[in-house]
Amino acid sequence: MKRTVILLLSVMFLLGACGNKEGMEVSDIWARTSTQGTNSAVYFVIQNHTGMTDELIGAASDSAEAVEIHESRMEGDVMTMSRVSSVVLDPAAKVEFTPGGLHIMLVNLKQDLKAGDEIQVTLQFKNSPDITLTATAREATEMNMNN
Ligand SMILES: [Cu+2]
Repeated sequence: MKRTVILLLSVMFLLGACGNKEGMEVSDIWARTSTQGTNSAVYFVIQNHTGMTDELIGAASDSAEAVEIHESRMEGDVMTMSRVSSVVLDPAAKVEFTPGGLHIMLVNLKQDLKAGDEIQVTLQFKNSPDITLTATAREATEMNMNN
């Protein structure tokens, strides 16, 4: 009897451990503070636990006129950003969306985004189900102002 209980607990522990690493894991979600009629950006870290290659193919939000996947990069002394059609997520990949790199661009906000405000953004994948994120707005440092 005792042995069965221990075995059962072990199995439950293992299942629990696996349960945390399934599907797409999105963490460190935040948005840059901004004002209505201008742009903002959403940042996060995404980890692919699906065991298969997937792709982030788009994003949507009711809070902006358009939502696009962008990537910033330095060209000489100038930070430029361009739209990317998709981001490949290899199995076990950890991809960071951060100021100065990949970001979800919120074009023409329908509302102000003050520090502490929340905004919802849905990520769309090629294979995995959509994930709706709640991003809390916070001030970006001056260095990060260009997304
Ligand atoms: Cu951008």
